[in-house]
Amino acid sequence: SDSPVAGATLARLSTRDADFDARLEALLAWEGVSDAEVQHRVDEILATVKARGDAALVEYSNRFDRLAVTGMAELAVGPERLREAYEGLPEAQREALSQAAERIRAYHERQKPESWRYTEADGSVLGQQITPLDRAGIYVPGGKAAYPSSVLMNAIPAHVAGVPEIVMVVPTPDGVLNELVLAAAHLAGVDHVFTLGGAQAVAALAYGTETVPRVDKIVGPGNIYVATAKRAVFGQVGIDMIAGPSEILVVSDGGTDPEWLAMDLFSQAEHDENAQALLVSWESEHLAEVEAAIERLLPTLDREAIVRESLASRGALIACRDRDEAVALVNRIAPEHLELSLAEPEALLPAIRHAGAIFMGRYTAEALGDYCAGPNHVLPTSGTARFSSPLGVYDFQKRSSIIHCSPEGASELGRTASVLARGESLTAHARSAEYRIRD
Ligand code: HSO
Ligand code: ZN
Repeated sequence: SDSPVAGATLARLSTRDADFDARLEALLAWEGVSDAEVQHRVDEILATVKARGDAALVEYSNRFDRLAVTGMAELAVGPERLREAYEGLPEAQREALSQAAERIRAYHERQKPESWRYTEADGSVLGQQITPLDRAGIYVPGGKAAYPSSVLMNAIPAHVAGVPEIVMVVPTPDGVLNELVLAAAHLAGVDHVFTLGGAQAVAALAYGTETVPRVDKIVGPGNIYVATAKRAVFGQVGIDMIAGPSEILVVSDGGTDPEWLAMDLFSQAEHDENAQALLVSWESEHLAEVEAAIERLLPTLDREAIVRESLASRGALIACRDRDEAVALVNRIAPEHLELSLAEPEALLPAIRHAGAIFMGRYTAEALGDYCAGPNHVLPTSGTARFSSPLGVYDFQKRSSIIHCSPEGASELGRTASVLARGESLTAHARSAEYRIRD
């Protein structure tokens, strides 16, 4: 691949370089999940759970999560247990989690769309009615990637949307429950928790079993098995996006402390080796200062090895000519997270067309958005911000069209419909409309 200079911590690119486009494309390239072997195993698991229900879930959980359970009762976590987890947290964690949940709820309340209708002169009424899903399923990964903040971000919008039943699944490798995850489920209004993971958990949610209720939509991140299973059940149930690795793009005017910026880049790079951290600036001396800050701070990181790998394989400091060029780059990259680390971010904002979440000014660290600012942290990755949006209340609702014709309206529309129906040779349509025509 177009790797940075051997031994360099991360690539230095300039829009002035002849090979800039090729190098940028190589950095951005990310192949989504698809693997024939995984696909095959997932198909088998889906079919088995569909055919054998709870018995299959028990077997798979014992096998994959190294459990020794005999029935689904042992894989269900009741509401009292969730409350206990919440109440058992150290006070600082309990307060931080509650505060985050409240802010996320307040933000998402603003998203609630209104049903609407209008009346025509002849008395006919047209409109749109918003209704929540009956049941939503939330997948929470186990082990190291189990983020309580993601439980809040996935479940709260469903709750605010008015979904009456929220089912969460979370694997418990070796039987270990994550107390913060359970506490977050309590705060977010989750109704049932099952300690299931992998493709079998997705199957349970999609098809339902004797114990696990079938849901209408499955959201939440997961490993390649989970992503493959979600793709496979899509159509029977709704799914959210299939998330790629986390990304951040910082645009800096040179006025922000280089150490702050270095740490902002690290904050996303530490998620995993494939995460992408990019910084763009038209101030070349500033770029050198950020690079020095990166070198200085790297050895202080707990997750230094992951961050180094992420920076070396997919990170870059990019020099551009001016603000306009920076904006063009942003729109081309369509980043998941965009930090406008500028004196006047509002001036640039109207030109930004593609970004999942936009963090304005020197003080708005992206990490604040990950936890507690209020907006959702489930965002479009890998350039999909070109056509998709953050997870929100909208994702847990649907719209029904409303048509209520008055006798006059039916007569009027009947004439138009009749002509069009006869043009399509669908004469029962035409006659159905014509019955209601009055002369
Ligand atoms: N930055 C991640 C979300 C997250 N960060 C969870 C910390 N915890 C989404 O891109
Ligand atoms: Zn994060």
